Amino acid sequence: MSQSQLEPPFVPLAFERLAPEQMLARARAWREELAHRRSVRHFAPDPLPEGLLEECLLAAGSAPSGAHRQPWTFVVVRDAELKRRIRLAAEEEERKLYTERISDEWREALAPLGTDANKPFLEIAPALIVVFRRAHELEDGQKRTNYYTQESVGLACGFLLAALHHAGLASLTHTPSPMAFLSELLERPDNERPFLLIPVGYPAAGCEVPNLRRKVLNEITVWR
Ligand code: IYR
Repeated sequence: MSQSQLEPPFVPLAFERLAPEQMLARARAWREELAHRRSVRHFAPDPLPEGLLEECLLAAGSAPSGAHRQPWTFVVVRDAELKRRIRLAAEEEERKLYTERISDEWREALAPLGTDANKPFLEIAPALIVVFRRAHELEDGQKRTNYYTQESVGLACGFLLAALHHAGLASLTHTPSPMAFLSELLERPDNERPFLLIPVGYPAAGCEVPNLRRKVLNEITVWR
């Protein structure tokens, strides 16, 4: 029997209607929880609880995607030597970025973040999740297109950041540019493009973050 005969094409939606006051309470609690998520650049080397990343990665994999192609691969790097090689390669690119490639306008935009070409967190964080975007699939030597891969993988990364935060972990969305060295070091196939590098762990003791202001509702919404 083929799979299509075993699995029905449509199944009932699992959906529970909540009372309005419960909905409001949940929405507010979630909003307040997310308000405490920050990009962290100073990590403690402490190892992560067993099985925690697996749960967060499955949450990421529940994101919607174009034609449900799930065009993502998450490479979890914990090996110290591999992290060191990623750090060295990233810093080499970043040094060129900060000295040659960056525009004055960009430099000014980054100033409040206090970033520079040194990326010790790539070695110190217990895990680096390197997210790859699968531009297409290769099936029996044939190219099969994936759709809206940037949007899809961006959504999965958003789910992942929220899941990591909810689980009690700190993370950073890091985009060394260019990122081609990640394909090489992690031996990824041609159909995968590096998308985002997410160091994950606990914040270092005394960790500080930039004093940023988030836009308030009327700055980010238009109601008609
Ligand atoms: N990739 C560099 C520069 C950088 C760019 C942006 I846009 C940021 O929001 C932060 C940093 C770096 O990681 O330092």
